[in-house]
Amino acid sequence: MTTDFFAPWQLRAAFARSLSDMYGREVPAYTTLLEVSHDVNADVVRARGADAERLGSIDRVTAERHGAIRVGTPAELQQVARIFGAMGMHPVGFYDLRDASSSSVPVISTAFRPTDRAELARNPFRVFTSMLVPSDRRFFSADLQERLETFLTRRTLFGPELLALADRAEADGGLGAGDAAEFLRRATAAFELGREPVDQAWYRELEAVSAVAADIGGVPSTHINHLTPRVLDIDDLYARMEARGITMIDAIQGPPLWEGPDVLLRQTSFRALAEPRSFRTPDGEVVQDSLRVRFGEVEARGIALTREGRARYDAAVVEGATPEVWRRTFPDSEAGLVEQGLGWFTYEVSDDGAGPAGVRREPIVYEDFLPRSAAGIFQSNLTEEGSKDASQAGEERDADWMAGAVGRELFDPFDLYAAQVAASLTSAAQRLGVAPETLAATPAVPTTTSTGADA
Ligand code: OOG
Ligand code: NI
Repeated sequence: MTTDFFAPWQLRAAFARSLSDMYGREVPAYTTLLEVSHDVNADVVRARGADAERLGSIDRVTAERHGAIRVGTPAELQQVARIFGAMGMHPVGFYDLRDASSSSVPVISTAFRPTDRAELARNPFRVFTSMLVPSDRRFFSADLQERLETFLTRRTLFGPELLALADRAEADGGLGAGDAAEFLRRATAAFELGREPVDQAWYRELEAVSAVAADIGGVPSTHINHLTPRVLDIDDLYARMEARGITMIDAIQGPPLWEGPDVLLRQTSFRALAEPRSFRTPDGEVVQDSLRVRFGEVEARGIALTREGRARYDAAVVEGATPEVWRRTFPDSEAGLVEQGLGWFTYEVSDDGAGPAGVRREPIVYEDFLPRSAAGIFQSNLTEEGSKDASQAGEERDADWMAGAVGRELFDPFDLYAAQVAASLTSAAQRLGVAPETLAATPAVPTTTSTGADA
């Protein structure tokens, strides 16, 4: 490619590729996961044709990844926001994993991702970003909190050169080729697994509280702990991975396999592999051991749900994500989701017609995460439960607090989906010369793929 200026989306796409290359070199099972994902996707496209691409073109899906990182403090989170801001990724949503998991996961999270439709279509790379809550007494004593915060404020995760390039990219709307290469090199390196010896006593002390706390606050650097490709058939992928001898976690998180529309997100993972690490013992000796901190995950994405749809989902997963529960909870067609106001759809003017009959309804793909599934992913990778004193009061945290911590606007995912729908209605109405309400007031506009059920 002979680009001499890299726009934010080009930095984002190149960064996702660069991280993927690094992760593939360092975690060979990830490369297997990518190969199997490609095979599954190619088979689905062959079998289902255009229908396979209703929730994203095969080019988008093939390049699509999400990563997960974990930081310790608001100051670190603000730096992460500058690096992702350079790539057109903004904090979206608030997730509280402390209550979503039965084992000890003392973090709150957000996801950095593109927010507008054209940017998502160019490259939807997103990073689930978690931050420790050292002041939460259910996990940390006052003494441990203080030592943890001291450790965290003394370390540097991101060097000044990387942050300066990030700020410049954000201010100028991109970087020249030389700076872009330097930015990508430094940003990728910042998320490699650290090689410096781990302070054994400190790591083990934190690990007794929570393996996640040790992973974040027990070492002087951060790392990407998984990178997740998207597949079009996650059940098939699960079976093929097991057939290759890679043990997956027991279940696919999220909605069950059923005959109706796919909604939200289904995810599964393989367990973190033991990787050699050196430790410094209390006597100052450096010894070889191993840590299990990086794992593999894969996901299938479905239709984004409205608040009403999401409330139904949340109730259904409590009951149990089985096909029976799903049949009682959700309509078995996209038209049903529209009629009951449960899913988000855009309205596109099809090339061959005018008037409402020429409007096509398209589902919006879910771009975000699910706290229960995220907790399940965290949990499946912990060998020890850790300790959590439920008799202590938890520290209050919410989306507003998170916005303050990150120091930027924190977008609400529902607002973003609603804005996409509104924009599609406005532009469709304009092309047809009608008022947007006339389209919005007709929720069951015929689509190209569904049948009589719509009318
Ligand atoms: C994040 C786990 C959550 C997802 O896809 O739901 C997650 C972590 O392990 O840091 O990545
Ligand atoms: Ni993940």
